Amino acid sequence: MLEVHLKPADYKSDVEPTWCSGCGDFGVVAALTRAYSELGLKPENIVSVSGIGCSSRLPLFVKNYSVHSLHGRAIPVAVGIKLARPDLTVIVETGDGDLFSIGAGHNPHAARRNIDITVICMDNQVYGLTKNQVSPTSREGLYGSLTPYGSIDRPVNPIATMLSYGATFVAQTYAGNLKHMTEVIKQAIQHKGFSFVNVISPCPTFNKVDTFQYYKGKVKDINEQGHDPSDYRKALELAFHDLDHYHDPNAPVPIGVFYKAELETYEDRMQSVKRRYKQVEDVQELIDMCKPKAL
Ligand SMILES: Cc1ncc(C[n+]2csc(CCOP(=O)(O)OP(=O)(O)O)c2C)c(N)n1
Ligand code: SF4
Repeated sequence: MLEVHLKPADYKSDVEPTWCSGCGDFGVVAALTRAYSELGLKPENIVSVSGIGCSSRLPLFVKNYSVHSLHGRAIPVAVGIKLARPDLTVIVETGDGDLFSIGAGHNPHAARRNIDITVICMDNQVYGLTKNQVSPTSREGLYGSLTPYGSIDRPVNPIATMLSYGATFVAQTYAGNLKHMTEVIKQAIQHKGFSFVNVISPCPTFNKVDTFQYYKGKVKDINEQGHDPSDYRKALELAFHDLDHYHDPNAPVPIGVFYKAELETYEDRMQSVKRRYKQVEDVQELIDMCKPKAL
């Protein structure tokens, strides 16, 4: 049931984006506001949380509650909000540097605990805000302001990483395909549990290799090709092919929902602990409860 009937434009704030013209992140605002509108979400029931980066400015441009937090710290802030107010839709809007570099210690635990938040990573394979340093998802050889001989690091594979951490919804989409992005973001928001969406969102200013031109024609929808998102092993296999195009110019770039599973969320499990909770009469009883014991 829709909470409200609003147009995508009604979810845009009156702050004009400061992004460079042609930045992929404009497409993400368009998809996100469409998704809100199609899901009929009330703006006051949504909280956007970001870290620091060009992508992390996104919450300024949408009309909902938002926290523009510290570099790499969006996930813990979002988790705190969700645990305090499970009724709200909590969305992390982040970049590949923010999420997989300085913030990388937080992803595994939010994912394995299946905390019911949605993480949207705008992956431009570079640090944009700080003007062209290589990021964890940059391809080998990419030139940056601190790597005049090209990056000598092997890139992180966001999809395989989040699958192995135990995220219960893992998808990839592309900023050049508004329809696909909207559909995937909608599914991610509706998913009960930790959802991760990697958006290939080119930075035309600093990344002159991984451009819209480069991805156009390479992205292939794995669900249209028959991939069943309940198949975890197949999802991992497809994820391992995600970066093949770095070495093979003919390799496709898979987009779509890789994996989706309905499992108990952290919030559900907290409720079950609360049901087992009993008043303890003295401290010794509590100490005894915490002693090592068999399951
Ligand atoms: C503690 C700390 N370290 C470093 C920085 C500098 N810094 C700001 S944004 C950023 C990288 C952002 O990269 P990404 O998340 O990929 O965002 P983009 O700008 O590419 O969208 C860095 C290193 C900072 N703001 N705070
Ligand atoms: S520097 Fe790149 S990521 Fe940042 S706003 Fe410009 S195009 Fe977008």
